[in-house]
This record gives sequence, C-alpha cells and structure tokens, in this order.
Amino acid sequence: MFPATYATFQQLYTSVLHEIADAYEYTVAPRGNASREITDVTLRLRNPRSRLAFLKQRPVNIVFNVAEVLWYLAGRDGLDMIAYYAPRLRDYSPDGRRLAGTAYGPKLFAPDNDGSTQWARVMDLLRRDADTKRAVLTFFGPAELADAANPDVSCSVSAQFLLREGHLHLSVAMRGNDAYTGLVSDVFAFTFLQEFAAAQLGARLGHYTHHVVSMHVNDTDAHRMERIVDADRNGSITEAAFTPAAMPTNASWEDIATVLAQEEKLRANTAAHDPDSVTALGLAPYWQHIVLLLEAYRQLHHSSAPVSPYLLAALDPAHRWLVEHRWPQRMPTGTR
Ligand code: 5HM
Repeated sequence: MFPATYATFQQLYTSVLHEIADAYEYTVAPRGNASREITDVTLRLRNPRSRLAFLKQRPVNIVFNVAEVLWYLAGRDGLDMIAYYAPRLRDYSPDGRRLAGTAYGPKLFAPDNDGSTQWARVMDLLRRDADTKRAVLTFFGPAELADAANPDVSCSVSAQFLLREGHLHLSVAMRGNDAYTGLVSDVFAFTFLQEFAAAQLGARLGHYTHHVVSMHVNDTDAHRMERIVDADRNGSITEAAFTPAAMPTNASWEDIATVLAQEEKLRANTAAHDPDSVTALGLAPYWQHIVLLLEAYRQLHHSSAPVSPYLLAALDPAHRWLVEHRWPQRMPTGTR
C-alpha cells in the first residue's frame, strides 16, 4: 500500500534513517555538503499529533520546535527571536538580521497588497468549497534562485490542505529535507499548523503526508544516524510512552498572541513564570504547557542554576522527558 504509513513520528523517523543508512541511492555534495541521499520519498503520519520522537540517542529540541512554529505564526523573519533558540541559524542569514527562504512566517502570514494572507485565503476557500483541490500554500519562489550565492533557499515548496469527509489532511512537498535534523522540525511545524487549521475550520484532524524529492543525511551526521539505527536493530530504542496532547478545538489567534507576548518577555528575561502565574494567563492547559516550556528555556539560557523542580513537575510529561534528556546536566539532583 502506498504511501508508507506510520502510527508515530518516531517510527517514521527511524524508518527513514534505516533506509538511508542501509540503502542510500546516491552520494552527493551539493554546495560542498557531502551527503547520502534517497529520492522521491513519500511518508504518511496517520496521527499528526504524534509529531515527536523520544530517542535517548537523539533527544529532540522540543523548545526549538515549538519556538520555530510560533515564529512562523508570528509572521516574522528576524533572527532576534529565532536565533535565541538556535544560534546556528545565523549562518543562513544573508544580512545577519533576517532569514529569507527559511522564514516561512512572512510567506504564510504577512498581509500582501490586498491586505490578506496566503493562509487566510486558503482558510476562506476551504470554508466556501470544502471539496476544493486549490487550497495550496507556496513557499518556494522563483526569485530565490536569482542570487547564486543565496545561503537560504526554501526547502519547502508547497503545502496543500484537503478537506475530505470532515477530516483536514495536509500534504507538504519539499525539494530537499535533511532527514537527521530538518525532518524533525519540519514535520513538527507542519503538523502543528495542520492542527491549528483544523481548529479554525472546525474540522477533524486528518493525516499528514510528507513528500520529499531529495531526502538526505549529511556525512557529518552519519555516525549519529548509525547510533539510532543500531539501537533500533538491537531493540534498545526507547518506546514513546506518551499520548500526545490535543490542541484545543477552539484554538485561536488570540491564544497565539497571548503566547507570543509571553515568549517575548521570557526571551528578554523581563518576566519569569511559574505554574501559578501561568494559570493566571487565562489560557487552556495546552497553551500553558507551551509557556512553561519557554520558561524552562529562559532558565536554561539566562541562568546557570538547575531548572526549577517545581517547573519541571508542571511540564507536559512528553515535554518534560525531552527537556530532561536534552539538558541532563541542568536538571535538579534527584529528578533523574
Ligand atoms: O543546499 P541547500 O539549499 O539544499 O541546503 C539546505 C539544507 O537544509 C538541506 O539539507 C535541506 O534539506 C535542509 N533544510 C531542511 O531540511 C532546510 C530548511 C529550510 O527551508 C528546512 N528543512 N525547512
């Protein structure tokens, strides 16, 4: 049966890494980056809420994943926000201040000459004609290839919603995807946006399909990929034991604005949160958990003390597992 379908992101991720480790098609070095590549890969995630992997060999940076999708939703392209979470992104900036191809936010959410956005237009279309096959968001623009030295050309080409029998499906097409790093954050972000769109449309969450022309792992990450593949082979891979939290079905732009306002203060270290102060924001627990995660990162970034055990205990259990495994040296004694 096509496409290859997975119950969890962890299964999808390990399966792609297996395929590249054991059966890569090509060794290539585009722009000098030596990598192993498989081509024309289509993967489906049955439950797009299962967007995380829980691998001891590679604890994903849940804080970055959440921050990146908030950065998209904010319609921003500045490094000021996103490089706080991932300093390496500065390398992709043509001017040291902004990102171009990688900044999907302005492409999706910034108003154009008509005062509307790609996102709003696509949501309106789906409301008017549920059966439409025109609900396409585009990322890649032809002008991105005009400068041969452009360090940041969009890897995502398009995202298409399909509303069928009350379920909102999403299919993303990518020209290239780094299977070790990019796949983790891209599937996280796109499935999060899919769930947000389903809430806006009052639709049930459908499946998520990821089409990639060049799926690759850089040689510099080959040993990390092998570590995961070996663990999978010898049965020592962690089993994800967390039921993914569902975004509230009334998720709104107001929720996003409230979270973004808190994000800005935490990033600037002009505010701090604890489980009690977060409940006072008037957000549903799902969004409170996101603010708590950003508070955990504030403590990690702006202090050298162990993260508060009171805060850790209040995190969403899946987030807590990832924070504990990503920053073990910053955990309070007795929690591990
Ligand atoms: O030479 P090229 O422009 O394709 O290099 C960009 C690298 O970042 C590729 O390995 C690409 O697959 C990866 N990437 C990703 O996996 C980049 C972006 C940014 O658009 C992304 N996912 N979202």
